[in-house]
Amino acid sequence: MRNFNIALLAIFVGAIVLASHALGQQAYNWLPVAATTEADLVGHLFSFLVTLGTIVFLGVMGMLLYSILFYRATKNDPSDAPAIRGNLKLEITWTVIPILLVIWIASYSYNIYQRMSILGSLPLVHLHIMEAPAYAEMGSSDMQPAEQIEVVVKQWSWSFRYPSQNVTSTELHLPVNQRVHLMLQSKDVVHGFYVPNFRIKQDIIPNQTIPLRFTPNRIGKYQLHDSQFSGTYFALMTADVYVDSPETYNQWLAEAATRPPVPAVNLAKSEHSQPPKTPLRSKWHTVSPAQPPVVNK
Ligand SMILES: [Cu+2]
Repeated sequence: MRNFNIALLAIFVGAIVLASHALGQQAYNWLPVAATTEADLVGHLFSFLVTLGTIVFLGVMGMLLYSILFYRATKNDPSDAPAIRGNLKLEITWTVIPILLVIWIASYSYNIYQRMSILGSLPLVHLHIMEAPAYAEMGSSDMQPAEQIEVVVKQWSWSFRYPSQNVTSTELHLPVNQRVHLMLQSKDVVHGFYVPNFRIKQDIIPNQTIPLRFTPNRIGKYQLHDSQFSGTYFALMTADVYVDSPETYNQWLAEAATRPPVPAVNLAKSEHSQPPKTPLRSKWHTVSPAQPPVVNK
């Protein structure tokens, strides 16, 4: 009987581990398509947490189900269960296991964060041989000093300046498989730089220039959002982000440089110029948008 129980427990644990691993692999598809090497790292961490969480969830649910099925009181038995207290072995087990899990999660997260090294102020970690295939594709081009792109945010617009070409745009174009270097600046309140596909989110604090570095690795069009509520037209603060092949990127820059600078079309500005025509007019629209950025494109 004892051997039978141990075999049953082994099967149960095996099934849980398999199911949790399967769900952890599924978790890669739950987030928007990953478009940076950093996003791949975050994907591994997310999958790892889903796997561990599923093991804990199924383990606890399995124990509950087992108790309900096999240790249920009979219908006419109103008596209490035996009062068991003080089991040193059990107490050590349920203290040590969570501690080990938390240490595992903490060190894994720290390791991922180190490998991301997205902030210029953090010591750059030496990239050893990575499991992620994205790193294998990063050739010597990654070693070139990336162009610094100035990101200026205000109520309620984004603009991106490429100093080498003296180009300013409402679109953010980035070359694929090169480490890009953004300098984030806010002209008024706290905003946040957030591209879900990049898995990177950075607060932008007024009177500070905040460096942000990452490596886009998937050509495509993505959406930049403001992750901090910044006033009335905050919801309109999106911008298109293009990850281009090097050729397309240079072509875009060269073409944009030929265009004369004009004030950008700005949704906040146009919304503000036509306040709601409802009879109940509140003063909600009194904060005026800042002047739209002057851009080449
Ligand atoms: Cu904002």
